[in-house]
Amino acid sequence: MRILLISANRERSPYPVAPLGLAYIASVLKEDGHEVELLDLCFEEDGAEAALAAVKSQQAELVGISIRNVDNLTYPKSIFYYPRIKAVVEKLQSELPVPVVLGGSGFSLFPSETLRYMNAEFGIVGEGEDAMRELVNSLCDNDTGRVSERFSKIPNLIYNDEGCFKENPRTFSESFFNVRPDRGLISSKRYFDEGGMANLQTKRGCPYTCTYCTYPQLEGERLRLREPREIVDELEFIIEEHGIDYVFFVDDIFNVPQNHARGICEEIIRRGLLVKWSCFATPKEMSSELATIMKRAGCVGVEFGTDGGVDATMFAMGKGFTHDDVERAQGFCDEAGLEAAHYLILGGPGETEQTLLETYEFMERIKPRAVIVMLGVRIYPGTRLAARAASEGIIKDGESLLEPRFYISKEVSGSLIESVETYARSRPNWIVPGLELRSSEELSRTLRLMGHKGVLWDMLEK
Ligand code: B12
Ligand code: SF4
Repeated sequence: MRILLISANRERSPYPVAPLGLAYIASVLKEDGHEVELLDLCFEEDGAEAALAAVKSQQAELVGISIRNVDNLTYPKSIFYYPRIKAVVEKLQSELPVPVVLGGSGFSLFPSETLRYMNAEFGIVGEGEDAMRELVNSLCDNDTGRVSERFSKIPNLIYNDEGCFKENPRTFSESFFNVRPDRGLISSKRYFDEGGMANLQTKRGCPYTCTYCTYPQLEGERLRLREPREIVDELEFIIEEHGIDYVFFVDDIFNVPQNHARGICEEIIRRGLLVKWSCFATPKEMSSELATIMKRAGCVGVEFGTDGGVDATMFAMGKGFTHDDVERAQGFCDEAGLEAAHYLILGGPGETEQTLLETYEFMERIKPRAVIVMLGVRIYPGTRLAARAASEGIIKDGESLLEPRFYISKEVSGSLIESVETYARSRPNWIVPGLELRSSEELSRTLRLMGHKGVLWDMLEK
């Protein structure tokens, strides 16, 4: 079958992110002998026209669209991406009778709402490798049987069965271990020039239960770990074949379990690879030994999902660690000479003006290289935060959360922005995307043009 895969993501902030998920999908489809092309709308002027032209020139029989982002999670400067993506789907549907299958993390958070919004036929929720393979095989069969019989066994599939959406049970499979994403279809060089990094996944899953977070929904709660040797083979391939020497490990959390992270670092060191990298980490699982070996293996900056600086608010967000753990983790990084940034989500459950002040003081005391602040907490369906927001009257029970809604504690709802803005302006290492403080797209582009690679926050003054 001739299949066109389209990456609908046009977001370039904090930097353009290569469509790694589609590269995984392309790889399995090619392995099955299908003719696969990839259109990346990130660098196209007119997404809808580009998509139409690509379908026509390939004479595609199926279009797979990856929807990575629903919105930018950024309050108060929220951007909802769906209207732009819908324009692409509509253009295809109005001109050509080609079936469309949606997938990607954004899609997977709101499967039936997205299918309805985009008016598409199929969607694959969560991991796409096995499901897309089975869907394509089933479409190739030319089977004219009843829709429910043809599609009801395909894992993770959601489809329209006589006017109502049916969602099949979800699986988190081990088969991705054997798939190497097809990076030949991605403009890696362009992403490297404009974003400064390639992306690589060392595991799937997150075992924690933070109240607002969707990562375990997307990747499962059980950790599925790739072999360090195989990961570093892929890393070596990225360096040698694509000339890229800076990588972001896109795992939910890189340092869980610690011995897996250590194994990857040891393998990088053993092969003498000259590579720089960055990752997300939890303060709870940072140790002196791990910080040291990460630094030796080329880690230039670690991003902690710290969220707060006061135990009460961290507890209310379901973080399984305390401010002491955070302070200890920062100390290990300092000793190892490893730069660290802490993400804070301010305004969540239990936030008061007092907890804000204590959080500012805490960050001042531990002095990380950067503090990246999100205002309010994006509410997602099915999370404990959504239940709490409903019980507090912040959202209505069953209300659609597709267009971004944020939890902001009533105690600070009138003062949060001013408080954070006043404080962050006085601190050279605070980045607040919602207030465009040290985080504009223009600033990043200028720094990239000057040749700066990587996360960029590592250039801030403390
Ligand atoms: C790593 C990461 C980042 C890193 C990326 C670093 C890099 N160089 O790649 C950084 C920190 C830069 C980042 C930034 C942002 N991120 Co982010 N990020 C992630 C994270 C943790 C992993 C993404 C990833 O690479 N996964 C690995 C690949 C292989 O998986 P995948 O793309 O999902 O693909 C699989 C499936 O989705 C599916 N699939 C994908 N496409 C398709 C298409 C078809 C047709 C099919 C069938 C299947 C399919 O199959 C694939 C293989 O199984 C996810 C959370 C998560 N666990 O998914 C959030 C996530 C994707 N990010 C999110 C967001 C919002 C953002 C930002 C907008 C936030 C911000 N304000 O900074 C920016 C946008 C950046 C951009 N330019 O697009 C949201 C998106 C959903 C939403 N709420 O809108 C997520 C889901 C987190 C969340 N809140 O729930 N992010
Ligand atoms: S915030 Fe981090 S640790 Fe918590 S559930 Fe999400 S990915 Fe896991």
